[in-house]
Amino acid sequence: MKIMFIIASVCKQPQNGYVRSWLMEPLAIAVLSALTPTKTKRVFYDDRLESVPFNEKTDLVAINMEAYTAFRAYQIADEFRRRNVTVVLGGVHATLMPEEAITHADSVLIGEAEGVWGKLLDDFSCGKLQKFYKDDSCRSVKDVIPDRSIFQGKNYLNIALVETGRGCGFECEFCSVTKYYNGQYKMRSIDIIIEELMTVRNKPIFFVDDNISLYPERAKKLFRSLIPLKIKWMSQMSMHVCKDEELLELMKKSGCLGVLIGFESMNKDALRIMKKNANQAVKNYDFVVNQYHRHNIAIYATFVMGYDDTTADTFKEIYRFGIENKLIYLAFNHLVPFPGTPLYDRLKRENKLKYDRWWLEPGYRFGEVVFKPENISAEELTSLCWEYRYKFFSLNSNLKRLANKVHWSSLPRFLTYMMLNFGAKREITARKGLLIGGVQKDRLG
Ligand code: B12
Ligand code: SF4
Repeated sequence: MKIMFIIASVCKQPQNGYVRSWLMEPLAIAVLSALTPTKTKRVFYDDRLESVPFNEKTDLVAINMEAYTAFRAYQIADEFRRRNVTVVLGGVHATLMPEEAITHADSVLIGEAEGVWGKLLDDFSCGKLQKFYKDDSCRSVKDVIPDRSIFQGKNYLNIALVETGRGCGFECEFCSVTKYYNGQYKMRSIDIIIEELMTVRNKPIFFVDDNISLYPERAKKLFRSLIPLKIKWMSQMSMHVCKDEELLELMKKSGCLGVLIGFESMNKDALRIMKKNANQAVKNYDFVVNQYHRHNIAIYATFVMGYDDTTADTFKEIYRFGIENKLIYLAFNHLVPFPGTPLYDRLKRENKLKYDRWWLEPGYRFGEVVFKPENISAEELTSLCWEYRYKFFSLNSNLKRLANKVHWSSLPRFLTYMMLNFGAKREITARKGLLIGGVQKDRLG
């Protein structure tokens, strides 16, 4: 049997072909490959960096998709099914919208693959493929070491993605993660994590956990065992642990270069409405930044723009915060109602959604705000986000923020700063206003 794994891209540019940003190895594909019996032939195509060979012979096509890549994933799925090839869809969007996904596939894997991928393959082999597969056992994430040999020959960023846990115990209104993992937090065993890290330790590591320090004691145990490996790592966490000196010290000692933290808003009422509980106990964001910077850990701060308090002044305030605190990066993310989130349901109830399924809306462009904000128009919010993204990565801002020891106290830190900040405008421009799934029929490949 032969399986073709595919990652769908967000969009393709009509003139220049592929949008080559964020080119990291897609971990889900390496996990699926590891779960597949070795006797099965496996090939992988990444739609972000190469053509999908629709005419290559294969028994099964397995496509990963998120909300932003759903349009393109469905185009690819339809194209294979026209050729009578069986298609399976999986990933966060397939999990949150299985009934939609099945209209473009023969089968949909809902949720995590570890417990059910084997059964799906067995059923397919004996002609009994079911429409839906779901692992209801709620087992903790199986200790699979991803098969990175599937990435051979592809030109990805020199960074290894590794998971230490999945899910998050918080329930922010706009976030897909809680529904995706049924509110569970699953941890891998530290021994397995170390075993995996030994195979990729020559690269910087991005721990893709949604919230690596959700349980501080477990995080400390993990960080302690990373120290002898002498790796450099980054991850995502929430600020509920910012007063834990021991944790911060262990992060520093274990090679943490920086973390992504969702600051989301400077306004307490907005934080309450979005249920950003991890931030509510923290009185002062400058204090949070200082805590991490004191331990030589850079902060990539993300904000969601578009809650009811948002006006043009909100952008100014956040911009000033980023400059004054000399942050390595700050993302002005417009609020996105991802399907399945409480935010989506609320905006729909309040009749504020511009389109029911923006991710499939013909003509929907990357970056467009798809709901009616309270104190600003959707168009103004869209354009302020673009304006401030460019402003934050202007030469002036990049140089001002560089005046912080955290960013130049070692070569890896300096290189990370330069890459993130001086590459940002190009990344932003590459995606700005692109049609989701934007590809004409003749450019399908
Ligand atoms: C790493 C990551 C990234 C990396 C991508 C790395 C890469 N490969 O290129 C970076 C930082 C670049 C990134 C960018 C973005 N990301 Co991101 N990202 C993640 C993160 C944190 C982890 C994903 C991961 O690797 N998990 C580990 C793998 C092993 O698990 P998995 O993907 O869940 O897959 C399992 C199952 O779903 C299943 N499965 C997956 N695919 C398939 C396919 C088939 C056929 C089958 C059968 C099974 C299957 O098997 C796997 C094993 O169980 C997730 C959060 C999350 N928890 O998923 C967000 C997440 C996927 N990202 C998200 C978003 C919004 C974005 C951005 C749009 C952010 C932005 N504002 O620009 C961009 C754009 C992404 C894009 N497509 O271009 C959202 C998506 C929401 C949604 N509903 O679609 C998530 C869920 C985060 C969130 N908090 O909501 N991201
Ligand atoms: S803390 Fe982060 S990962 Fe957890 S629910 Fe909130 S936004 Fe999602």
